[in-house]
Amino acid sequence: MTCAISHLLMMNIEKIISAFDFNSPILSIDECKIGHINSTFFVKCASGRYIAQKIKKGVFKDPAAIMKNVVGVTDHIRAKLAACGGDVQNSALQFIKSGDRYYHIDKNGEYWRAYQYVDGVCYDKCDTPALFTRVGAAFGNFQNQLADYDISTLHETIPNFHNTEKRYEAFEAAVAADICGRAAACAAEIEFIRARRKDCSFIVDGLASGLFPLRVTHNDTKPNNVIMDKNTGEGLCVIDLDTVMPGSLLYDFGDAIRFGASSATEDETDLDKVFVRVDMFEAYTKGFVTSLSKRITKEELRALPEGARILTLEQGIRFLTDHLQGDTYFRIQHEGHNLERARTQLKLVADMEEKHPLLQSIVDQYL
Ligand code: GN1
Ligand code: MG
Repeated sequence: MTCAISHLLMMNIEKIISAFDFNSPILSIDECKIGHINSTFFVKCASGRYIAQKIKKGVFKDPAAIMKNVVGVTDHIRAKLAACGGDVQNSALQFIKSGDRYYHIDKNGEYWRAYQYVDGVCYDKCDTPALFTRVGAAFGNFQNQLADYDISTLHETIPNFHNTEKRYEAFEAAVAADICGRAAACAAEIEFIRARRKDCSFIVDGLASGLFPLRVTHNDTKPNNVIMDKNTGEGLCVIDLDTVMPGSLLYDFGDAIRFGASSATEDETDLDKVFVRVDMFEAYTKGFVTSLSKRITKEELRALPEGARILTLEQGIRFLTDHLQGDTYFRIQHEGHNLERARTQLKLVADMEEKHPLLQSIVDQYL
């Protein structure tokens, strides 16, 4: 989705991003409105097409560490592709340098980065199960490519990002502080989350006990974070690597399901329209589990439905916490937007609880 931005703003952005080594003048800049965090722009130069992004400071405290992570990870994937004759040019992001580093700091102290545009298609939402299977295969393959990546070299770009217990604690603190006076109007949602307090330990405990192995995970597995090949329709390149960190495979499965297997958008206000599509759950499971093949353990496999429920609960907690704190984290389009988003997530949790036996039987077929 692109939209024209004001001339003045564009001139300012052009000045900032001309710091990158595009090796030719910038011809046009358009804003991309997808994503709740970073600001993203499509850039056209005579030398090619690029993406430029301003990294949101309040969210990512150490952008230089992020760039170390993402360059390390993409280099690793490129080496893997080269070894097996893959598409080195398009199947891993190519970051552009500004001088001797992969980011540029503007005069306001904001961090920017740029990378080559990957020519393909990406879907905000998959409209068929077959497409969602291919997205699942792409994220499974991403884990395969990074299975031998040295986890100890990865920076934790957002500490405790998917630590559901810590998310719960932050939520309780936000309810107690209630700085915007919004808690009373969300009593039902608060109660729903409180009733599931114990569940927040499921993945945290599994990682701590070694039941679930620590892996390199993507952590933000929306369908639009995979660029699909225009010709073959298969996953080509996994993008949005800011939250690539050590984690559980359940994070990547769960986040994909909570977003992609939902019947509705993340901010649907008619909750009757919000439920888990079992066909989509089945489709993603097929792509993800098959591509991971023997890499996924029995314990992880069995825990997939519960992992999906926990990640959905966690996202509901995060949206509600941001609503209570005055919408400082997720970009909103109108007041109450984060509450609407929280409600869809909690509705999905309730539906997953109801459908649990069915979801479990789908997964158990792979045991
Ligand atoms: C944010 O901006 P976007 O869409 O890539 C968030 C994810 C959430 C998602 C909810 C760094 O991702 O964790 O699941 O919104 N990213 C960060 O839509 O917090
Ligand atoms: Mg993201």
